[in-house]
Amino acid sequence: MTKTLNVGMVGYGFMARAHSNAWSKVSNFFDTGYRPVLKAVAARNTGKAMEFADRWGYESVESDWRRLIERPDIDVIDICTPNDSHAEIAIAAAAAGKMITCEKPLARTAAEGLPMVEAVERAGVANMVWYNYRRIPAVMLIKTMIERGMLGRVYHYRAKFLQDWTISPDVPQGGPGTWRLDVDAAGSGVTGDLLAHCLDTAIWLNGSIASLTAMTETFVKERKDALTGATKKVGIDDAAAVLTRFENGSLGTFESTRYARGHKAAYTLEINGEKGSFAWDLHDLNRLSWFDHRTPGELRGWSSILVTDGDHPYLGKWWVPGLIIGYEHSFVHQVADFLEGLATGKPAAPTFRDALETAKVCDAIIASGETGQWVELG
Ligand code: 4PW
Repeated sequence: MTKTLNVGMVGYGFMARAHSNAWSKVSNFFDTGYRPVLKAVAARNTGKAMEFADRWGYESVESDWRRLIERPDIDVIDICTPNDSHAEIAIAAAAAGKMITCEKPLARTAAEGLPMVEAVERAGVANMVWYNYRRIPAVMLIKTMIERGMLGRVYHYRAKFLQDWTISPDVPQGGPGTWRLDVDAAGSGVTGDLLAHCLDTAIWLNGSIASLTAMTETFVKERKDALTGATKKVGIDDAAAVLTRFENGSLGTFESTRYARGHKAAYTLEINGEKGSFAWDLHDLNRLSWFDHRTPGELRGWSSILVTDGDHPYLGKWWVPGLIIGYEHSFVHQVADFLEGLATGKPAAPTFRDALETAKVCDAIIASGETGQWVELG
């Protein structure tokens, strides 16, 4: 029999929309044994919370997330607030025995994330961090093929996540929409916001990172505070370029910036192995490029695979073969895996503990960007 799962959403921004869409669509397409119900949304700005509840179909509104956590009718708390509140909300929710899904990154730093991991593990509650790009079928297909040995020994992993929305010094920091530029709210800049996605995918596909060195830069040194209007020093990294050594002996190169004019969300990755290479681009997310070195010489070359067939990851649940899906589907897949994890008892990754590893790598990037030194990760 299908069980209901009552969702308590904290926040009403861009990510709360992506998550709410996923919670509300998942049981139309995936049979997991659970049917999420959009039960309540909590936000200090109750006007905004009410508008959000009306649009997405939440049954009720709370002006304080603490009230949401106290409610016996809420099963899962979904944290979609700026990074500086993830830890407090997650730790309280775990203590109250709620399941928790938390928007990435786990927290501002690994030190802040560790008590979150301990809290969910102590409470024994289901937990997951929304690193959604893993759930794009073409990216999931890379994972399956690596597990089947298609690459052999891996030599290189490279990824980029490029944007250009903060080039103007007139973009403020802090406040709705621009908290990602405020180090107190975000913890870091592109490293925690964009590179964290690349790192999560990389660690999942290619294993742990053993050591790294990074170059970081803050191009605009001062910005207005969106709430007070006062000019404040900028504390985030605007750009980061990172060299890594993976534990499997391969080399990684990662780049992220919000100053690549013309790029809005250019996430690309490539992985080169002994037997072949995979390449993927978010802007053509249904396509996977594959080079198979074992093909006879005259026919050898890059092939472009449309990952839209019924036997491709997740796609049998959507339309008919050949029809494409988009960004929002990655969140639906993430919820489907979370619900399946509840049903099978096998937790959906990345758990808080998995995401702590990414947080440690992010901390190492920031530290190396300041010192110029290589950092060993243990
Ligand atoms: O998590 C990321 C956001 O903070 C997203 O995946 C892309 O970059 C879109 O917005 C930002």
